[in-house]
Amino acid sequence: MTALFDRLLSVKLHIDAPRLLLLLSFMVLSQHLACTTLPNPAMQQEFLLHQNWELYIPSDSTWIPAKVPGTVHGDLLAAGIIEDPYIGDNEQKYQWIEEQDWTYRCTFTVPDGFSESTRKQLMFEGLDTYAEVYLDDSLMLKADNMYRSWQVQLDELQPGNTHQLRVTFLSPVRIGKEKMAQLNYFIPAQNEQAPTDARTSVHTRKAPYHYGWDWGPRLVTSGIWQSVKLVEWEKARIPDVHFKLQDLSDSVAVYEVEIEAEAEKTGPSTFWIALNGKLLTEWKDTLQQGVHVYTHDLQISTPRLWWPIGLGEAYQYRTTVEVWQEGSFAARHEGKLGVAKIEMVQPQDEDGKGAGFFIQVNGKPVFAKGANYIPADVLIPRADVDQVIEDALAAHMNTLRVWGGAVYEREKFYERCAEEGILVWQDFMFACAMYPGDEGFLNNIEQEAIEQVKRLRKYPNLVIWAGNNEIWGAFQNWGWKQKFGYNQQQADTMWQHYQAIFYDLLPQVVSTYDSSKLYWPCSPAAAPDRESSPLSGDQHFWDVWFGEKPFTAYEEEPGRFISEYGFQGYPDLATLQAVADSQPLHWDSVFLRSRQRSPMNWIRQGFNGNDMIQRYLEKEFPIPDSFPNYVYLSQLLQAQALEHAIEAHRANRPYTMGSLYWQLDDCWPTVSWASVDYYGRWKAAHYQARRSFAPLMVTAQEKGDSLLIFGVSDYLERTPVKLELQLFDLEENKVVWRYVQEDSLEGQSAKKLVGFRTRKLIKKRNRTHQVLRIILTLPTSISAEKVFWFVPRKEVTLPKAKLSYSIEPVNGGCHLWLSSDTAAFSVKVALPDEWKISDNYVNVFPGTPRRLAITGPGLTPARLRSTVRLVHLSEVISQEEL
Ligand code: BMA
Repeated sequence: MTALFDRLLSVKLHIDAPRLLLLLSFMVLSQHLACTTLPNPAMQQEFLLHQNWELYIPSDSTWIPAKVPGTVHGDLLAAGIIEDPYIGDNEQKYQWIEEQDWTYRCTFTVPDGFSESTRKQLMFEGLDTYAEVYLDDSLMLKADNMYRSWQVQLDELQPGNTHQLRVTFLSPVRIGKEKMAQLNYFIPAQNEQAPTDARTSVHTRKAPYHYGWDWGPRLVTSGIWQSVKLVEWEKARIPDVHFKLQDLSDSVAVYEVEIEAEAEKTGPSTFWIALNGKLLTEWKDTLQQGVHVYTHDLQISTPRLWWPIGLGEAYQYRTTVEVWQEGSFAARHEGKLGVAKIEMVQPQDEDGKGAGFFIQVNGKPVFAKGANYIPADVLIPRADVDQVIEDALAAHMNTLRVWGGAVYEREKFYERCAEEGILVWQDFMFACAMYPGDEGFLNNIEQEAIEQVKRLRKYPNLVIWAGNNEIWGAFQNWGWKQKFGYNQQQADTMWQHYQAIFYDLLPQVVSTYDSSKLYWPCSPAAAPDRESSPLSGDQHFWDVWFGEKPFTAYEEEPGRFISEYGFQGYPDLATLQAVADSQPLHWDSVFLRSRQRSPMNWIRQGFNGNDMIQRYLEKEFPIPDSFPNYVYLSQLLQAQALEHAIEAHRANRPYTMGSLYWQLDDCWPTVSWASVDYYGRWKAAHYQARRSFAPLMVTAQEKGDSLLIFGVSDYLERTPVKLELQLFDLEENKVVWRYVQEDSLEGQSAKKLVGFRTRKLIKKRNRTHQVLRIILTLPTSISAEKVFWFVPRKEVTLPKAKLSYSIEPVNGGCHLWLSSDTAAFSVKVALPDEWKISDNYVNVFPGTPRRLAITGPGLTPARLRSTVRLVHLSEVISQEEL
């Protein structure tokens, strides 16, 4: 009731007695309703239709229990009709599923709490994809876009009555083929796993990666992938409220509020807006029959701001908007408001050659640290969004890119990111393909874009709308025109369609519905119509990996905002064993070749990601025969790539202001660029991302004949730092040279701390048996540490380290103390999945035991002792020598 009294106190000064009484009675009524009968106190009820669903199995004319939200594949799996499509070669066995139509049904009773006279609507938040919806055998709706929600007006439904709902999903591949047949050319769809003349994904507004991608299987599923509900309201409802920021200072946030309301009748009305339960403003207007938008100015004095991680609190107000018509309550809308001014700033460089490209929040530049996000499952409803976000948070990420080949994520993704202070780069769902441009297609995506922009603009953390992933560059440079033999007219047509979507339709939608955000037609690009470059805009840097350059290429000319770069690594051995279905595991084995989905036929027919890992691996490590060791080394290699990239990007601040690697997570158990595998197991790369993205970071780069040491701080204030360099000789097993420098780092900055002639620091012949240990420490004793190798590790004669450990029970877990007689590198502490460890793949030097904190359910010193396994580099490499 506190909020109620707050509201009364705040309105009493300007309200007359009869209105006060009226208001009081309504408030008491709505409080009463809230506590007793109505789930939603705003005289609007929702009834989720998630129970009693069944899926029809045509082959044996039966119905099986089904899950909503869910997918056909998920239901077939649960019923035992198919085996897990992620195991062995099962994916291939289940391609027939995409060819079939699938029907769901459910019987439901309109709840007694609903009223006879209200407006009622059946709402589907997401249907995947070509769906026909029948109520008691009458066709109510035809849907054709996974990214749109669908409503059917059903005012005639009466409480207590029982109905049957039926949803038939038509094969998306068959419909796609029908659409395809209407064109006299095939539209290129680079990553679809089907023959060129059977690539239908571009014709259907459905997650492109369902059709296969270079890290994912082809499982073209169908289903009711988001909530279905019955909604009722009386008099009016407020489907949308848009707080449009006009001005922001310490003393005031000025908004224009747009309230979209649907009313049964026209009549004099009062609108209210409350923040955190306190009435902020009220005004009179005439609520008109039908759907209309009402605007009003709003000021919040001394606003509490929303900030991304590292800059402050991710604070959000609770908002309530109400409308009362002719003295009675009509509708309410509840939401959240993060007061933040989000900009993508592009200041021209002084030399006029390029322009910066960075996120600015409330006037403060933000270095974007993060990754590209994909749904953590092909069967999206079962993906664990929270787990992925927690992994991002654990690695100090402040930005995620929702990449354009998947889906506009569900509310919970954006909500959680907003709560945690994670910024979101949002692509529209178009990737690596051209698209049709007929009127029907354009209308469909226009509705999709309007809906998605209106849905997502409320989040304070949304920074940019990008039209598509990589299409501009692909059409210009990937040789599609020659490869598919397009004549000039076909090429021109495709380009016109590109322009219609990405230069006309989408920017128009963004400027109408979310005008404060930057619309960026294609990621990457130097400018809306200019190919990506390191001088301006965002960059997908693939010279390492696809371009086969060494990791030091990341350091050569980092661009302004690197929205993609990455390197593949094998997932945890346990992950591969779980899905190999007893098939042999070897990097070149039949199973692992089929699991690898990134072909690079331009290098050699049949060459794929496994070959690329092998190619890089050969340069850095002796190639082990044992597959567990291979997995371990491939993970170190991937970690090394991210270490070089992230640290080079951060050290180049403020020229470079964004570093989002490809890719955070996996949608099935596979070999990919992900730093966390499908089962949530962290690869070495994720631990490395955590170190390289840490607020305090130290790094080294060899440039010409110099070794440069950089310090980076994301802290807000200037801080003293102590830099310590130790040249450790592996043969002598001791520090042979030490250097200490007291210094300081400005808040949110990078700085070259010191440089040495490498030749003076280390003699040529010592390169193979000396490493540089670099430690940067704050007065609080927080420190950043890394090891710099002067040569590839295969050239180093590693001492055979003898590792030992001790366990110290502490409040909430255990400390594991690692010690070694000689330097031990990349020590992997293997633990049960349910436990977490503060760092991993760490280096341990003699005389300085390394403390790692372990937490998790059921953790005791005894269990830890009996389960922990240590693996380290010299052991892995020397085993191969035996
Ligand atoms: C990027 C992405 C994806 C792709 C990845 C790896 O460019 O945009 O399309 O999966 O590279 O190739």
